Amino acid sequence: MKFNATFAAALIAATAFGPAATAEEVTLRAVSAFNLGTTFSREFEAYTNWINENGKGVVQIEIVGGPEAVPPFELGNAVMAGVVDMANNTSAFYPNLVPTGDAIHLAENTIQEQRANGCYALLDRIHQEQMNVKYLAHAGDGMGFHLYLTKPIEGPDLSGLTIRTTPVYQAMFSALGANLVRTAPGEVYSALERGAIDGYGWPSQGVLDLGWDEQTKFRVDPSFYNVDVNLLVNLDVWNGLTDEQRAKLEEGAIWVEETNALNAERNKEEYAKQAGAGIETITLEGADAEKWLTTARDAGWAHVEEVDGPLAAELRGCLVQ
Ligand code: 173
Repeated sequence: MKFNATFAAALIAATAFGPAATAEEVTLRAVSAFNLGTTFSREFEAYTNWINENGKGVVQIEIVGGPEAVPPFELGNAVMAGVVDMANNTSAFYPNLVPTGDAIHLAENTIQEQRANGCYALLDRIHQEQMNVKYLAHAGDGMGFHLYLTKPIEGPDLSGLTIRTTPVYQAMFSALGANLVRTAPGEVYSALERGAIDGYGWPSQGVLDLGWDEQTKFRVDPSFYNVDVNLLVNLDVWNGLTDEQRAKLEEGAIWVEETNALNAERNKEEYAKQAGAGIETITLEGADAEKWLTTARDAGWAHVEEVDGPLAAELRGCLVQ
């Protein structure tokens, strides 16, 4: 693993005998793929506070750090191997481990619906089998992704543009002709500043968190997909917990997932902040909007089908209804 060796050694030493435990209480050590205090650690931090408040004497969470502790694209390996007990991560950062994880952001229903129709159980099983983690909780419903640009476009043609991507946008943007560069969020600002990219894919929220608004001129609407940011627990750690500890962690998951409903309002606030920061909106309409959204959906699913046809069909059956 490539992440900071000293840090990893310290973590391994700390977790060599499993999570820190007293007779009844266990403390899970957790790392976020996103900077602490920013949008995509929000639910993770709220969840941690909820557990630490409601799980006293049963289970606690200690947040060890963000991307400075474990680089985002290494965090999947770290939670799989048990170097950390818990991770706040998006499937776009561990496509090597769960290649059909790309289906999650193609979902057109909510985690509540997925829990009811068996899709959550399927995603949990895939994560357990392929990544050795419990798929504990899901945030991001009701928040889409956008293309953000330093120069305007006329329609849904991205040829000639170099765009920062992750697996979320890869199939769509490449079908629309863009050149793609994959980076972690931490590299976006300097790539924009250097002029190495003409834009980037990112959700509706969080653009101002790392100062990208200073380098961003346009947001392209409409948004597409649904954000997925997931709480994952190393499966050996999960299986080693008591029923009471697991039940408390699951109760917290249901609680935090209910806050996904706040995203509709938060999107509006965020768009107002972007406008205030001078980001103009390019709204694709009519046939252009149709092409934008159809390409997003078709290219997205075509990719998952290529990875695993039968699993893609099963996932599509319960994520799109
Ligand atoms: O753009 C990204 O880095 C990305 O894929 C993502 C996914 C979920 C939340 C935020 C960003």
